[in-house]
Amino acid sequence: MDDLRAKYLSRIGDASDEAALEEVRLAAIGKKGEVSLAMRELGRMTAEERQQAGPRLNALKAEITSALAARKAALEDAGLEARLAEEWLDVTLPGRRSGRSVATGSVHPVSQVWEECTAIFADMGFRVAEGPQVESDWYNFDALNIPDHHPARGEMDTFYMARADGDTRPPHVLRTHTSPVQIRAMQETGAPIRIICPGRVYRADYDQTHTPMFHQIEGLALDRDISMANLKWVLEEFFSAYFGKSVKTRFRASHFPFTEPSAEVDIQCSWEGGTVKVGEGDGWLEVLGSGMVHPHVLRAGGVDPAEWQGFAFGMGIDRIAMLKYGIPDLRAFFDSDLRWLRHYGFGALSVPTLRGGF
Ligand code: 2NL
Repeated sequence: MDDLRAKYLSRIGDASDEAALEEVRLAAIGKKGEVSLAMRELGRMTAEERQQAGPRLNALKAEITSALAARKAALEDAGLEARLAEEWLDVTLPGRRSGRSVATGSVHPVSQVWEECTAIFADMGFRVAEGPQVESDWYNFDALNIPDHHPARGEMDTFYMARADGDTRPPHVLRTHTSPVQIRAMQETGAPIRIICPGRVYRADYDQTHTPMFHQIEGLALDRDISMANLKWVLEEFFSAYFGKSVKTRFRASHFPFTEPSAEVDIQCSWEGGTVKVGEGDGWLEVLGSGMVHPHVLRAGGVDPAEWQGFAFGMGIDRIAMLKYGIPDLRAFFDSDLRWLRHYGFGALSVPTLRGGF
C-alpha cells in the first residue's frame, strides 16, 4: 500500500495538464483503478485482515482524491497566470493618437477676446463682475428704466421662463444684456465703482448677424466727477490696445432708456474689396452703445444721483472678435465644428496679456 501511495502521489505531482491528471485518476481510483481493485480484494480477506486493510485503503483513496483536487487547482491557477502574462493590458497608458492630427483642444475666439478685453480694462482699474443668466424682470428691465410697454420686453425679443400654473408673479427672463450684473454690483458695493461685466446674453433673434445666445461686455464707472470725456478716453484707449494700433472713434447722439445723454460709438475702418479693416480708411463701423448712467438707474442700484455720476457702455464680444480675427460668419461661432475650432481657435498657452501683446 505504501508503494501504491508513493507511485500515485508522484504521478499526480508530475501531471502537467488536466488530461494527464484524469489518466492518473482513472488508473488509481477509477472503476478499474489499482486502488479500487485492491478495495475489491477486501471481500476475500479474513475479518482481521479486513479490519486492518479497510481503513488504510479508504484513507489512501481519500488522500489520492484530495491530491488530485489540489493538483487540479494548481494547474488551473497556472493556466490563469499564463493567460494573464500573455494577454495583459496596461490601462494606465495614454490613448493612441490616431489620424493626421494631434487631438488637442483650442481656445474659442470668444474666450480669447473675453480675456483680452478683461486684461485691457483690468489695466485701467476695472474689476470683473459676474451674475446669473436667469434674471427677474426687475433686474433685467425695471432697474434699467425700461418701461413696461417697451418693445424689448416683448416675447419677440426676450426669452421668458415658464411659471407654474396659477403663479401670477412676473416670469423670470434669460438676461438680454449684462446690465443686471451692474445693478447688483452697485447694490453690493455702492459708489465709487469701476467694473466690467462680460457674459452670455440671450435674445429671440436668429439671422445672418444675430444668434439667440451671444456675448457682451458692459462697463460701468461711477465717481463724483466722471464725465463723457472720461468715457471717450477709456474707449479710445481700449480700442487702440485691442486692435494694436490707434483707432479713431466717432460719437453719435443716440437714445437708450438707461443712459442720458447717450451715444453710439463708431470706429474708423476701410471697406476695400469686401473686407473690413479697422484703424484705416474713412469709413465707420458701429461697435458700441454708451452714455451717462440715468439717475433712475443709479437709484435702482442704491446709489444717490445727487452725489454720484458716471458712464456705462455695452458692446458685443462676438462682433469685435469677428472684426479683429477676420471671421466672416457669426453663426459658425456656435456650431462646434472641429475644423472651424482648429482654424480660428487659440493655443491653450497663448494667454492674453498686455505685456505680451495680443
Ligand atoms: C448697445 C447698448 C449699452 C449700457 C449698455 C448700462 C448699464 C447700466 C446703466 C446704464 Cl447698469 N447703462 N449699459 C449703456 C449704454 C449702452 O449697450 O447697443 N450695446 C451693444
